[in-house]
Amino acid sequence: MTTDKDTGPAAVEYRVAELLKGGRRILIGTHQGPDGDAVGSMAALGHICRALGLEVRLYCQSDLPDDLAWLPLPGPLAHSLGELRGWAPDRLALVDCGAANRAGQEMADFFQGKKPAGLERKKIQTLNIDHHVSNPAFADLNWVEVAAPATAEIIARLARHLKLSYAGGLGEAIYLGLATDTGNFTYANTGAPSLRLAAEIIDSGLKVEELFEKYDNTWSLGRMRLWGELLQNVSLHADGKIASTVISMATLRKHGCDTPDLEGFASFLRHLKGVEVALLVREGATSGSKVSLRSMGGRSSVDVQAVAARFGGGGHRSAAGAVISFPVNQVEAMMLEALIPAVTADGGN
Ligand SMILES: [Mn+2]
Repeated sequence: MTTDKDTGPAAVEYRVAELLKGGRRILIGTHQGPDGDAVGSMAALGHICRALGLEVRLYCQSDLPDDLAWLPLPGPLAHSLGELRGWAPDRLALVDCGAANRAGQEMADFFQGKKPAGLERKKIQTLNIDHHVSNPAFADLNWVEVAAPATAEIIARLARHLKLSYAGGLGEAIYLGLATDTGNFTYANTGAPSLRLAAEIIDSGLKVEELFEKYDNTWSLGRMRLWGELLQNVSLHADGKIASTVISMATLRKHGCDTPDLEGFASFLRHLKGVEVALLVREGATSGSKVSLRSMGGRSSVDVQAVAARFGGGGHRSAAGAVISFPVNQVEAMMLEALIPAVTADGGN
């Protein structure tokens, strides 16, 4: 039977389920500066592990942004391994992390076999569930599906394999991840499977309007004013195919904002007619500049992951980023130099 073939011992969801069922305590981490897919995936996997009888703790070096802080979590959230205070996991999963160091230095050290806060890799079975192209398969078991629009959609397959209901926190967390990474089901990665999954979750009782009330309608006036100022300063390049914005720390601070207030800004520039690539360059808190790239236009869109990779960054075909050790204006010039040939090469058809 095809179902046996799909979810039998050779299938990755089977192997992941076995790895989890064999554990007692799991630490589930995600990347710094988490977005809805990061937090949603972490929470969703936590709900699954609790259903399997494991003790669950969560890990993220950053604080959760205000617009995600409301999500009920299936276990206590630690911001450093020291906070575990002797609670020794036998399973460790990173979700939505394109590389171990995306979760911070402690996790990079752990996966390199160092012993941050006494955590020994050889005593812990590790799992990596992700959808970033650049993921180097750093764990004992790696479930990396580049074609998945969200890590949360991969985790939904695990839930389905285990025949768990999407009612309550599990479905809400999956929906949050899916909606975030598909731009509320508007980006090129939105496929029928994502919409079917969303429909299943809604059938299980999720109230979409209530979710968005908590998730989306949470802006401060400072954030609104910050976006207003940034929108005033958008510049166009390459015959209007590239929209670029540079952000200084001073601008952020002037409006009482921090980096989470910029979440979604690069994607917002997609609204500009004729724009194929949106570029956002922001001054880092300590040094260097953070680059966010978004591209649009379906299959013919510019592969911004390839551009980011040339600067040591990574991500997805239509959403990528990098950290570059130069001042913002210099970085903007470097990125434009790399992007202009890319948008002109894909034109004409
Ligand atoms: Mn994601």
